[in-house]
Amino acid sequence: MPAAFPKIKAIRYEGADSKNPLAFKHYNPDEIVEGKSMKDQLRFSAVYWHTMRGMGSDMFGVGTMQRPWEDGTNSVKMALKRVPVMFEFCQKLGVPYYAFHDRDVAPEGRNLGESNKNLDVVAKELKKFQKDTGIKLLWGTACLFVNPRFMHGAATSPNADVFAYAAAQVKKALEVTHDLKGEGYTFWGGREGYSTLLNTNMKRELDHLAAFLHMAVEHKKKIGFTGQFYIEPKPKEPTKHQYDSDAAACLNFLREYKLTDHLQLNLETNHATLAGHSMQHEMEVAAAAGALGSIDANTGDLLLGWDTDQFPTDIYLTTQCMLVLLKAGGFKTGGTNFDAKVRRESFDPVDLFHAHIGGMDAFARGLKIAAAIRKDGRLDAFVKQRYSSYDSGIGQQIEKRKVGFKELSDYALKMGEVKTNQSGRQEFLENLINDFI
Ligand code: XUL
Ligand code: CO
Repeated sequence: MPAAFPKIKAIRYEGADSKNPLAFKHYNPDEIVEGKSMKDQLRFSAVYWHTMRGMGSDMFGVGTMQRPWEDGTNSVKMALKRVPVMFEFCQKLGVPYYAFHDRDVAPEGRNLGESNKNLDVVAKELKKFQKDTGIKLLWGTACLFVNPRFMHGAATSPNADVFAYAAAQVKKALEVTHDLKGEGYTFWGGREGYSTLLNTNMKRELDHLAAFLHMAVEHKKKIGFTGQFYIEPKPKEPTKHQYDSDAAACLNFLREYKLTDHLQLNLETNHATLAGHSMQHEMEVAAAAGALGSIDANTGDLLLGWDTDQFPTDIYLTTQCMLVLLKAGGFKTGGTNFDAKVRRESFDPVDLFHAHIGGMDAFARGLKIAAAIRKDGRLDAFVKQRYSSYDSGIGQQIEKRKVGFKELSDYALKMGEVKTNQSGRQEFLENLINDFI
């Protein structure tokens, strides 16, 4: 098969002074940052759904993308033709991972049995290309939101037959992910939420979702899949309210239903924005619970209220992400997965490269800046010092739970007024961060 991107050579690191738009200025895969190569710290991944299947349609217009390899069908034949294109793209870009939904890689058949067969045929080809290129699967997932059968949700549908169908689909997607040695599996509750509470039994729907995830955990064990499960928070779109609305809501759900040992979080920047949080906040919440698994690296538009899934280019954003990630000890099974799409107006195949190169360079810069801030040590030292009243004396006794209200009241009565508050120095710290950017 002829190359899909014949004019594009492998993207190389050329350094910050390069004027070549098809080169990395900052992402230098073998450069060591905090004891690991940038490649291993960042674990970049490209997604099948946007990169291969995103055609640029929106609610006002049809697709605009020029993709010469597409024949206009959603056939198995076309699905097979897309596989080398995706791997050529990943290989030229130098991303070590990719991610997919079952229905991105293979078309849905006339019935579930046929859909499963289609997936097997394409998975065989994916496996071959993984072997030939060394590119690995970061995570797999199932599309439980496109087909009209999922109009009321999948695991939270009021229709038990839909629950059963979704379970069958996830079973198959899990098995395929396992066969492809996927390092994880993501649950994004595409339509697990509601449009109106008037027709919704929320408690029952949440119980069903938990039952579904427990069944997935059982099946994972049964087939010997050792990859990490993730749940991906998102507050709204397509539903008015999604149950997995943000990191805190997901953690609460996982705790309530005794699932914390089995699922970590896959956090997405645009979803954080929709939830009214920063990505840094979401990552801190997850890290505090030991559940920071993976990130869907993109960005939203603060002036719009929907999921624009743009490529991340903001150095402050990537610096914040990397500060939290490094503090949490880095990725284990997760990675920096570009759940992002080129704009409808950026229709040339080469735009896929510009987009990913920009995102990779932005994260590489964020990584280097975060490492420099940590090496400098002033930010960490400031935060440590800010809590130093808990390192000894009454603070230490509070943390060790050696005292209760009675002892604290005796202490406060003797102490009189609090005299020792220190400045929070927000502006000083903001300036300090800027010194590194
Ligand atoms: C949707 C979204 C999904 C998940 C995988 O907003 O982020 O693509 O990442 O289902
Ligand atoms: Co995502």
